[in-house]
Amino acid sequence: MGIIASKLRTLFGAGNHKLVIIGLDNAGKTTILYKLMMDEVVETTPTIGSNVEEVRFRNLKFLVWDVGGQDALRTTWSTYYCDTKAVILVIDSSDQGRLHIAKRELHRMLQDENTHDAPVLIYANKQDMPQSLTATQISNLLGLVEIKDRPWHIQACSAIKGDGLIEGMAWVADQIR
Ligand SMILES: Nc1nc2c(ncn2[C@@H]2O[C@H](COP(=O)(O)OP(=O)(O)O)[C@@H](O)[C@H]2O)c(=O)[nH]1
Ligand SMILES: [Mg+2]
Repeated sequence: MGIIASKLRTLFGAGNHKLVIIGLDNAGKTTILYKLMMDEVVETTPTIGSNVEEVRFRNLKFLVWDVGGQDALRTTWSTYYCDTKAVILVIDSSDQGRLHIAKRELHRMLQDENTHDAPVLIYANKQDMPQSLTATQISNLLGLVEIKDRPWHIQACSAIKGDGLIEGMAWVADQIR
């Protein structure tokens, strides 16, 4: 078992947890999940439409969505947040041009009544790229200080290198405990 995968198991202990991962396409959501689980056998089910994916790993269920398009489906999306323990937003820190769309999706998610109890982790991904904004810059551009009704945390990471991933999940696990 990979080191990260075993840490993940230790972090979340017993009990089943549903976690929702959102982000624009190409943000690095799939890469993050596979890096976390490494060589573990992972069950992946492409669900409703091609932009939602369900990934099960031990007692964790991840619902992964590419947000930012397909507005026609949006009315049903709210149901995917039901019972989620936390929401993880993945940002491509090198894609400054679409950050305003990610911000819009973040605030849309925050307004959904099914997420009101869910802490929010923001991964500022692709920190290995030279043009990437820092986590502080991302935080400012997303307006994270405006989030006052729930815990949130921004974590700089590189899914390619594996840096920062487990630190982010440790924060999520702490919030759930
Ligand atoms: N340089 C770099 N590329 C990344 C990183 N994370 C993901 N990528 C690349 O970004 C692209 C999109 O990643 P993917 O996980 O498919 O994004 P998703 O659409 O959010 O699931 C792929 O080419 C990845 O290899 C990262 O931390 N650094
Ligand atoms: Mg993906």
